[in-house]
Amino acid sequence: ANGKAGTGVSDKVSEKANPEANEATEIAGNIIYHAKYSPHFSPLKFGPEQALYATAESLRDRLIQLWNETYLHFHKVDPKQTYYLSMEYLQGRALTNAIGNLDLKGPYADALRKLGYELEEIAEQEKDAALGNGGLGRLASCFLDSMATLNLPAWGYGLRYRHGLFKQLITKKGQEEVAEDWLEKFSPWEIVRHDVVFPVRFFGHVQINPDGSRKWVGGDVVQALAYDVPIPGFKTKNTISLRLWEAKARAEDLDLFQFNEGEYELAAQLHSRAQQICTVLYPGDATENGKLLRLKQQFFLCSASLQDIISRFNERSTGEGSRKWSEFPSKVAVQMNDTHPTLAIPELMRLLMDDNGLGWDEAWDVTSKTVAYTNHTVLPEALEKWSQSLMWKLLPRHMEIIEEIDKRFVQTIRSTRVDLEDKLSSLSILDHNPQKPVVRMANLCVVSSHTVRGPSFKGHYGVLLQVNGVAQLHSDILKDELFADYVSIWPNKFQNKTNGITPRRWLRFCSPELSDIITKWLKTDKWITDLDLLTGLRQFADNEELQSEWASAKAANKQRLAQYIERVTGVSIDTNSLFDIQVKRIHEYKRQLMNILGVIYRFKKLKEMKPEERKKTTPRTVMIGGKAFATYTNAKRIVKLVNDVGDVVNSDPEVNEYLKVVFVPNYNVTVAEMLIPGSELSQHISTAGMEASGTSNMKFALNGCLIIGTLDGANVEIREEIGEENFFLFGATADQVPRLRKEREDGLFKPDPRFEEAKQFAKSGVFGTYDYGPLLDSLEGNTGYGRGDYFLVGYDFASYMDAQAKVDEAYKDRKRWLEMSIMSTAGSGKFSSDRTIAQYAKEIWNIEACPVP
Ligand code: NBG
Repeated sequence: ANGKAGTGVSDKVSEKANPEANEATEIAGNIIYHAKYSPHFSPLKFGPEQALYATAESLRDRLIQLWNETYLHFHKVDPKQTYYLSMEYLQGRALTNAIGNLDLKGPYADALRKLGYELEEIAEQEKDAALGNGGLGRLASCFLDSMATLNLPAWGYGLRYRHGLFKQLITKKGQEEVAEDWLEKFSPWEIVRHDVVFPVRFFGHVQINPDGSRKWVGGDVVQALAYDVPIPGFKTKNTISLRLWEAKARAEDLDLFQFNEGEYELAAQLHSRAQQICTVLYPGDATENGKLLRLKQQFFLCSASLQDIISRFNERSTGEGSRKWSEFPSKVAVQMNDTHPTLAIPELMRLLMDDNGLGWDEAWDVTSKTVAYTNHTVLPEALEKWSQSLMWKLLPRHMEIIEEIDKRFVQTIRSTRVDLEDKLSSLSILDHNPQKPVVRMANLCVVSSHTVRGPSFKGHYGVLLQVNGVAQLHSDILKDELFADYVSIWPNKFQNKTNGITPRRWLRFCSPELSDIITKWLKTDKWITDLDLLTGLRQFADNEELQSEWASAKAANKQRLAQYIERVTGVSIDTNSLFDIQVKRIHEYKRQLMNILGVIYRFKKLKEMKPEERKKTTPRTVMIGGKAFATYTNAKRIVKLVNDVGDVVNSDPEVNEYLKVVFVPNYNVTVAEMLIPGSELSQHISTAGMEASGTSNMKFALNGCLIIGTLDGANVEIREEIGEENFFLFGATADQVPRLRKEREDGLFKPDPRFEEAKQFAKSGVFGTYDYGPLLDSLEGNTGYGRGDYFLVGYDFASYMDAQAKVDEAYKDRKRWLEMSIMSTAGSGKFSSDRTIAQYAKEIWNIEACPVP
């Protein structure tokens, strides 16, 4: 195909003259049209990159058409609409997804072939839109896909970071971070809306007007400009929007006088401050400057989105003068994805009171009936707390409002719940600890989300229960521990919405071979939008014919993965070995360290064996991938250790036939789409109670991969659905964890000899000269390092190794393994994000489908 690269665009146009006006020809013509008339490159080039852009633009034409129809339809019907506010979206590539959702794979592949390219080759050119970190961001993207597919009047708001999540390079030093460049050329998917611009203020002060009303004035004013990324639903006309805000200064903000004086930096100060806002996702927040920038980002998202929402609310008003504000909650639901968009609460209050003249009670009624909050973690370091002084400086009016919300809450509790008096210091929103006074964002969310009970409200506001966790176990922990005292105030405010994943991207498109087999055996492809139909596979799980088809699809996916691994790491892996994968952000609670210690132990045992004994073992390829936050030292040490172990193991001639260890660099959505279909075993081994849900566990299970895991997050429900006999379970349960931590601290823990042996071996220097002391010492109960095996690797190691031994045995029985694999897919129906979103729509947002006719 590359032979065509460099051929002039005009040569291709003649192909359009072909009388066969079939869809592919038309598409090819359209691609050529874009290459020629929406030029971004020199005219005579039509290499794979040019082809990608032109192909994407030809799709964009269709998406714009559908988007317009959807928008108009929503405008006409004026349904209640949900706005999903999230600081993160991990969209990944869009081309294959758009082609798949529009059901145009065949015609596009043919069209590109006419132009000398394979669709896969062109798709490969696209850079991931990685505007997120991990599970939370990918969840937001799966949700958008489901909202569109279910024809819901709902869309997303986020920020247009110029540099998404950093690129991870693996060097001799371990992980190195490089700025990511998805917008270096441009993104063919976004549509800039030059007429959708809102001012967003920072700093300044509060002015009290003669009538007593207040107004936020002064400070910096930055413009928020909308970029829409169209989100097509699967086989439906509905195409919704991911609206990403970009920060800009106005032309007049450039101080021409200063500029002409040669003071270029001074002259462009506001421009450069505006520029900073969307430069990177999650700027380091160790410094005061870093904290300020993050807070600015959060406010920027909230303010721009709410101004947009309010203007749409007014625009859709039915003619007879302006709309009543009390109707707002019956037209708008705002979902806050974790605490990052919490400032939506005081910002909505401010907009209603200061800009639209509502009184406190009225504004509070509207706000609390509009917002809902999803909690995604119980880890204290991820529950945001902002310094009060920083907040006063950047957002003085919002701090007044937050103080007032807090004051009223505290008063109500004092007058109605004397029993909670001594709990008030932890229940209140403001923490007045003199050392470090902070605003607790999660508390603000919980206090501000309203609960409306009783059927009389149903169908009106429909605001039912407004705080949710993301898996049953996690939601229970929220109710019983983190938010227990709030539960005693508002018993009905809390609920569960178990996460889900889109079956389109995570099975249909990433594993077409397996999908076709499923369709063939279920005699329908309806499972793509009704994933519960997968249970129909259970009856065939032991059918030899299905098993053999299943095995060959898996083998093809493994083959493709092996080629990829060799290409990016240079390591060649045996496709007959068990493909064992752990991919996710590197974090101590996710326990990649336990995985690699297990590998170290396995390596040591293999070394000690006689050759004929080795031959009886189950060969394994262990793949670990994930990014460590740039300043998270122990996480980076883990990355280094995995790489060092890989270097030694993979070059050991006695062992490398039976064990390979690969660190998969730069894990992202696209890499996941390659790894997951080729996986056979995947590890979800967090300390119980710490992983809120996990969503890659769902993707692996859906692809027929078996799970070794703890009773944590959504693992619990996956195991219930697929059957305990198909799940390799080990480890302490969440309710045992506090006691075990205490025992560990008190020196009562007796380590399994395998744990000691693995650690000693790791420290012995076999894996190079890097000092792993500090990392491994974090596993000791009584050292000064870390929190003394807070994550209980030591405690769980023994049962982990036992479960791994069961895996090795099970893999030897091919028939049984395949049956378990089919049962995993068959039991994954519950984990469709279509199910999750349908539940949010009904039980939190009270919105209904609004399909474009
Ligand atoms: C993450 C949890 C995961 C969960 C995703 C999506 C944050 C703060 N939380 O367990 O760690 O699957 O959210 O809910 O990123």
